[in-house]
Amino acid sequence: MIKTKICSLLNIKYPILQGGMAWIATGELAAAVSNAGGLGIIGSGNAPAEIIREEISKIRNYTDKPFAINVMLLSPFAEEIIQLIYEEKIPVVTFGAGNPSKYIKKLKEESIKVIPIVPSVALAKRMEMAGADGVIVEGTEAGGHIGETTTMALVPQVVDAVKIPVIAAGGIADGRGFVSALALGAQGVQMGTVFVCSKECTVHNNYKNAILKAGDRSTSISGKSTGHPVRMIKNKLYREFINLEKNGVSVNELEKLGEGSLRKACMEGDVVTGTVMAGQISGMVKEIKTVKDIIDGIIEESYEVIKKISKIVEE
Ligand code: TUI
Repeated sequence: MIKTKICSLLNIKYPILQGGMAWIATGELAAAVSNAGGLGIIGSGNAPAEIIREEISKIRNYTDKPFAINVMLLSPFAEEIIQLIYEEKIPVVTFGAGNPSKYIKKLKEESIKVIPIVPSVALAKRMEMAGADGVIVEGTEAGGHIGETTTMALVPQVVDAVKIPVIAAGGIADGRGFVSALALGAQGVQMGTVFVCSKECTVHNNYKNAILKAGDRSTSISGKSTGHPVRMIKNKLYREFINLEKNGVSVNELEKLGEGSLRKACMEGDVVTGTVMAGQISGMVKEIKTVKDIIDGIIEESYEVIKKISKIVEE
């Protein structure tokens, strides 16, 4: 049995979290992950509180297990989502795309577990000082809004710099990645792209198929010039965006091009002129499975990997 501090901290069976992906991580997906022994996370993205209230109501219909809400700090609705978290007594909150220091003390006073996502050692240290229960250390291999450092390089540096538990994210898709994260000193993993390609994920089938078709070099980063770099599958929108960036088009115009493009891909299935955010492990995802099969498969494979490595040591 693989048990870590994250299991007792979050009251979950396996130290596996599902990324709180905007437009993708709905109540249905998050409930399936929580029911399978991981931590399901509802992604609030840019949605107003009323929409997320419905997702909370869905997840509570499908599971009585713990779950989390991800607050995307660039959202104009971030404050009202935090209010909703208090009202609904959500047990765990993760934060992405910003520094949540100013919210942490009050959330802790309400006994809500706080786990910010960090792309650097500096922010991890600040989160520990501010009272966070743990940090999700996300490498540049991840899909969506990302930092610059790889999971392999960043996780051990954060592990050495803080005392709170570390959860590794970015570039993890199977038992090998899971065991690697533990070897780097992480107490758990968060995965996004793998769960997009689950039966329970409600995203448009075209989005899932774009990931299934992808290879190791299918993703790249746009938006470096806007200060909000985003990893996505290379498509027509990506090429247009990169061309405009190269030609020095203003941040305003670039943001206009990106506006609503994630919704278009996720809801309408427009994977040509919509944004298909996905991680570098897209090339490893070859079939749609149930969330339970994904999680059970990772845990089973991790025992095999540990056995194999132990043999190397013996020889
Ligand atoms: O947040 C994510 N991934 C996301 S958010 C998102 S929606 C979006 N769409 C377009 C542009 C921007 C966002 C899609 N994917 N992951 C967690 C994450 N947080 N990755 C990187 C960060 C991060 C970056 C900088 C966290 C903090 C930070 O520093 C803030 C500071 O002030 O120090």
